[in-house]
Amino acid sequence: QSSAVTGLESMASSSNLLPNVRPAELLREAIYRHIRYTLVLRNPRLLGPVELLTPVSLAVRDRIVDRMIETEERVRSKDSKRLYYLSMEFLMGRSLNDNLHNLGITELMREVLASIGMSLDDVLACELDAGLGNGGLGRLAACFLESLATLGMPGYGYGIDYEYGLFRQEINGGFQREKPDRWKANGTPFEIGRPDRALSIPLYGRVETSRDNHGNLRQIWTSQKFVLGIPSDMPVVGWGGETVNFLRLFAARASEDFDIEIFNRGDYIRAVEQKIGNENISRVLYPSDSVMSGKELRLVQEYFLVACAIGDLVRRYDLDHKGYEQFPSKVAIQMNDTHPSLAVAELMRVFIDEKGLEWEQAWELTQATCAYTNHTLLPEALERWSVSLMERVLPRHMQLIYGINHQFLRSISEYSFTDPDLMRRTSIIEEAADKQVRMAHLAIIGSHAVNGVAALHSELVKSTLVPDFAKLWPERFSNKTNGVAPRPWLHKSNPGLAALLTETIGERWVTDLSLLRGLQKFADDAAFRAKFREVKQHNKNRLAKVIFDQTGVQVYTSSLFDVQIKRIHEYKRQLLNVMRIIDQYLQCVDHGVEIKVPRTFVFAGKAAPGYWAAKQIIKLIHNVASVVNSDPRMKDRIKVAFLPDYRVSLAEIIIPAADVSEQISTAGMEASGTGNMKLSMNGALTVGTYDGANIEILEEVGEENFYLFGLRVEQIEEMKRKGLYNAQEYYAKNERTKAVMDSLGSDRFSPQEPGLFRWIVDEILYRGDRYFHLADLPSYVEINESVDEDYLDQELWSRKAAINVARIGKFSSDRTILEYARDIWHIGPFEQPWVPKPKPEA
Ligand code: GPQ
Repeated sequence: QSSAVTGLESMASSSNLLPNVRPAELLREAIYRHIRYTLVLRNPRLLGPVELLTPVSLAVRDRIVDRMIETEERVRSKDSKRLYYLSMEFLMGRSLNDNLHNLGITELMREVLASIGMSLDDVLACELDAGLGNGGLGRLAACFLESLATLGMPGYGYGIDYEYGLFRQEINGGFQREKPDRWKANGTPFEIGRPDRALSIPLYGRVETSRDNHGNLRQIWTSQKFVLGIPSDMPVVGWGGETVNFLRLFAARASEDFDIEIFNRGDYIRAVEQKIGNENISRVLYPSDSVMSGKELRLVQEYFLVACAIGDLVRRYDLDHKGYEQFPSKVAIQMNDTHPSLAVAELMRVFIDEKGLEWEQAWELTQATCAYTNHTLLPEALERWSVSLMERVLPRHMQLIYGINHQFLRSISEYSFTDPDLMRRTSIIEEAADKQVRMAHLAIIGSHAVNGVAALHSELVKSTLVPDFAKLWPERFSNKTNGVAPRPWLHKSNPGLAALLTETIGERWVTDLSLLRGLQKFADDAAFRAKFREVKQHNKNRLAKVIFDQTGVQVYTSSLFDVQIKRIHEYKRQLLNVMRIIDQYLQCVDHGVEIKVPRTFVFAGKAAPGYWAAKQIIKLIHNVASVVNSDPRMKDRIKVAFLPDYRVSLAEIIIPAADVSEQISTAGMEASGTGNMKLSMNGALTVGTYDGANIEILEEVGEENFYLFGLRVEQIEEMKRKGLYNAQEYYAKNERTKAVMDSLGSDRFSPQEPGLFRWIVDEILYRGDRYFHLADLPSYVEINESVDEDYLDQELWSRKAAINVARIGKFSSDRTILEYARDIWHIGPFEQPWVPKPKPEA
């Protein structure tokens, strides 16, 4: 491994005290030093894996810190433009393994720990995931940070240092139970506290008008309450360790003067209670994915993030620059969905109220700095905050938003003659009984660039979500198809496949995934395919053990592993998957149809605690599993397993073991998907609808290497528009569909719990089947017959799987980041020799 060599050499030289000492000895010394002087423990050999996690991490961190300081010096001396990625979510997973891996010192550390009788894997397993996100949006942010560092770009994450990340999922009698995620319990050695850089964040209060020295009217935000934002930095190590950026996370701490009045009144206990209340701001991540919560505390969290981030980045800008003319050529802000869209108003506030700029200049700078990524079209996810709530929590921002809206509406007034309704549709303020602020409108008006996350999605943003804005400013809209980072999701998590790829085409694919094309010809090589299958089998054996340990379900490692792993959502249609399993079961036990290909169905995913239907679907999966797994007539040909507590570190075990990837959302509803990319990259074949990035994966891998089924968006749109869809017709005309629905209504899968799944029959047959399950079920069943047929021919199957890997290069987040850098952020140029040039825009 060439990177391991670089890692070793530079590690030895970065500690130039002992030039002739072996790196392993240096590393062991460092660990021992932390055991003694940081943890103050006597005998290293008595420590278990949990106790070793901190000193091992700190020894690695010391090396990273040197690189982090060097990186900062490099960026600062060149006065490079920096990108700040603002996100309420970062799903970082485990740090130690990632950091060792990108430094290229995993094997060295394994050797060092072995020499003191410890297994590296045992230590790694003790680290709790940093699950500071819900799903795809949060993990995308983490992959982006990894790519930015690997590409040597000055890009930084800003987020919230939640005390509790996404809840831990336990399963009890088939039902999801939520437990607090105490992710900091074993320590967070990779969080570098920066209490000296704390910021004071204002909230509440009121706005007064007064005159400044020049006699001009100024708005003054006064009588606020204050909360402190305390930053901690998580280093983000690029491949090879050359660049180390950071994710800066802010924790809320009470400020002495949070509520000066209570203190002044001498009401000490109430004052302390207030302080505690304040610190709740960063207590917990809101667990709903693609749904807006609408709670005041969430609004406060969103502002807390934005105010901390902007306070911090403006302070950094001020260190090296006079005036603000250059601001947009030194700073890019990317808003990850509308969650941080208050950045637009906050930047205006800072420029006008704190820096004394005039409105026009402040606006020009703000717009040139900010950009917005949309991640969903689902109406329930589009953020709207009531004006009355905003006026109370952020009175000055509400005033600025009115100002922005006024200026915008004036600018489009000329079009009102021909389209009198345009202003109402595009206004930031939705005029309703309870007036609402439309955050997407604020984000679009306040940005110079707006993008969707896959080609189809970006088109739908323009054609259906905000057609008026797309017509007003066509040049502002673009597509940036998502990607995933190949280091964590392939090289690290699938070492067997990584080694085979490197042995076959060399190691450069790791930083230029398009080079995987070189595998194409080996797909026709039987010896290569045999090795490819051997790797997959090894990964399946490993997953089978995890399934048994976690669920008690015994699966055949020779069966086809069919996985659907993602948040539980009606639009993602786990229910469709279950219906198909039920169909196979009924065909087998009621009609004696032989199951030719044994399958293991693996599910994992969390349901939002308040999402009743999603939680019922988890229960249904468990009930179907217990009936199907134990029916002797099935002769063990189908096994269903639900793995609890889906998270990054579990995904790393499931994905390399998958044969089939289920990507079966209702067309038009999944903005992109990123699990689809990870699975295909690891040699799974996709069974998928024509939706999100599935479409682009299909284009890359070829339709003969992809199992496409179901209605297209245009068909669904038309059926909706004309009221043509009637689930009852599909029920009546298809025997097998009818049998599946009847089994759900008849308690066949809930003998002890009568009526448990009747809601599904109601929802689908009598409430319109919003997600078109019955329309797609027959084609889904049919495509799965092709899957079975192909799988029986293992040579054919592994050829298709290998071609998936060979043609998946487009979906590296390195490619995505290069496109953002070129088209939106204008950061670079970059000196790393491995950086592939972005392709010209189509
Ligand atoms: N996504 Cl709006 C989330 O994970 N959470 C959200 O709140 C929203 C979107 C996902 C989206 O559903 C996927 O299709 C995307 O692949 C992913 O964002 C990243 O863009």
